[in-house]
Amino acid sequence: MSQNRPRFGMTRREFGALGATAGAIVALDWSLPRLARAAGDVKASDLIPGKVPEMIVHNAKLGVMETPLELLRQHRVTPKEIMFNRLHFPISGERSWTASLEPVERPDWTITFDGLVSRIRRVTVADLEKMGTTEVETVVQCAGNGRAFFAAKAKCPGSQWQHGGMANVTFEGVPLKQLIEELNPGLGAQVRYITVNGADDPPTPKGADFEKSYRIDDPALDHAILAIRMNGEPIPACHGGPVRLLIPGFYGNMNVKYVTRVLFAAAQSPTVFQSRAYRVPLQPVEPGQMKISDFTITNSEPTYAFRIKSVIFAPLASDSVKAGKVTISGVAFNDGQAPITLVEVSTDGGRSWRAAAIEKPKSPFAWYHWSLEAELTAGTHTLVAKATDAWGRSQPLDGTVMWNPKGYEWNGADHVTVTVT
Ligand SMILES: Nc1nc2c(c(=O)[nH]1)N[C@H]1C(S)=C(S)[C@@H](COP(=O)(O)O)O[C@H]1N2
Ligand SMILES: [Mo]
Repeated sequence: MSQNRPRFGMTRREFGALGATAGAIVALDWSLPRLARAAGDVKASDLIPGKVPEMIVHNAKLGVMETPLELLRQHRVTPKEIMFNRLHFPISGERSWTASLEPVERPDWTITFDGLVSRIRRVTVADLEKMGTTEVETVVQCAGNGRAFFAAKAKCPGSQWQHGGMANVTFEGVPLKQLIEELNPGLGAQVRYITVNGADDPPTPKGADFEKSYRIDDPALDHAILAIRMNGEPIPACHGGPVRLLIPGFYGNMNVKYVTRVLFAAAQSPTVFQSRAYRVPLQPVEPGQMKISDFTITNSEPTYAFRIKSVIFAPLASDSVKAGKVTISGVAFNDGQAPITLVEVSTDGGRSWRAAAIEKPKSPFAWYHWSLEAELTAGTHTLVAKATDAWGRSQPLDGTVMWNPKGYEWNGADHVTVTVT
C-alpha cells in the first residue's frame, strides 16, 4: 500500500483510447440504473453487457456473479458469456472499463518489471505477441467457491458462492519464467517473492490495492503465463484483458488481471489482499476462535494451490429424473501436480461406492469428465461424488471439517439430492 509506485488508475476512455478496438469499449455509465434497484433484482447482463441474465449475482456493485451449473455443464470450454466474474472495486465510474465483455486489444499496454533488479525492464503486449506463446486449458476457480456449504457448520462472511465460481477455459500467453529469463533484469540475491499488480486501483488512494505475491521458487510458477488471449480471442476486460497472469492450478485470486507491474522483492506484499485476505489458518480453527483481523503472514497460508475436488453436473436437483438407468456425471480437478485416478460415486448417501469412468484431459489443469451409469428407483436419492489423485489426495466426506473463518477452499465430497419419479 505504502510502496513507491506509479499509479495506474485510468478512466474507461483512457483505457480504450489507444486500442485497436477502442470503439468496442463504449463509454456507458451503468451506475445510475444499478443504484436505483435492489441488489437482488440486478441482472448480470445489466452489469456486464453480454453476460447471460441467468447468472447468479452476488454483488452488483462489484459485478460478482456465478454460473448456474445448469449452464456450466453445457460446455467443455466455458464461454465468456457465462463465466463467473469477480472484482474487488466498484465497476462503475472510474472503473467502468472493467465491466466489459469485449476483447481488449492494447498492443501498447506496458508491464514494468522492477524491484530488486539491476535493470528495470518494460514489455508491451505487442512484444508479448512476438515472443512465442503457449496455450493452456485450465480450471479457473475463486478461492471462495463453495463457501455457502460451510454454513452447515457456521456461515462465513462474503459472497455465498455455491459451485459456479469456476470455469474451464483456455488461456494463451508467454510463460512468465521464460519472459523473466529473456528480459534478464538481473535479480538481486535477496529476491524471494514476485508481486504482481493490476491497473484496477482502489476507489480512494488510501485504499488497499489488489496485488498478489508468489514465492519465486514455487514450482507452480513454471506453468504461469502472462496471458493475452482467452478462449482464442483477446481477453475481455472483465476477465483481465489485455494482460492477465494465469497460474494453472492456483485459486482465482492469484490470477491478477490487467497486469501492469511485476515486482521482485524480499518479502510478500503488505496489502491486505495478500497479508490478511485469501489466507487459510495453518491450524484448524473452530467458528468464533479467529477474527479476520487476527490473520497474519505467519499464522496462515495464502490460498495458492487448488484442493482436489469433484462436482456433480448431472443429475441436479432441478432435473426431472425417471426411474431406471441414469447417467450420473460431473467434473473433477486438482492442482495439476498428480493425475486424478479415481472418482467414486454413491447413490445412497455414501454407504456404498462405485468407481466412475474417468476421461483424462490433455491438460493436467483442465476438468476431468467422469460418468457412471446407475439404476435408480423411484424416490429420493442422495448422490455423492469424491475424487482421489495419484498422490492419494482426496476429498473429505464432510467438507465442513475444513471450515475456516473466510470460507475458502471448499472441497467436500459433493452431495446432490434428487427426486426420481
Ligand atoms: N486486478 C485484479 N485481478 C483479480 C481480481 C481483482 O479484483 N483485480 N480478482 C481476483 C479474484 S478473487 C478472482 S476469483 C479472479 C476472478 O476471475 P474472473 O472474474 O475472470 O472469473 O480474478 C482475480 N484477479
Ligand atoms: Mo476470488
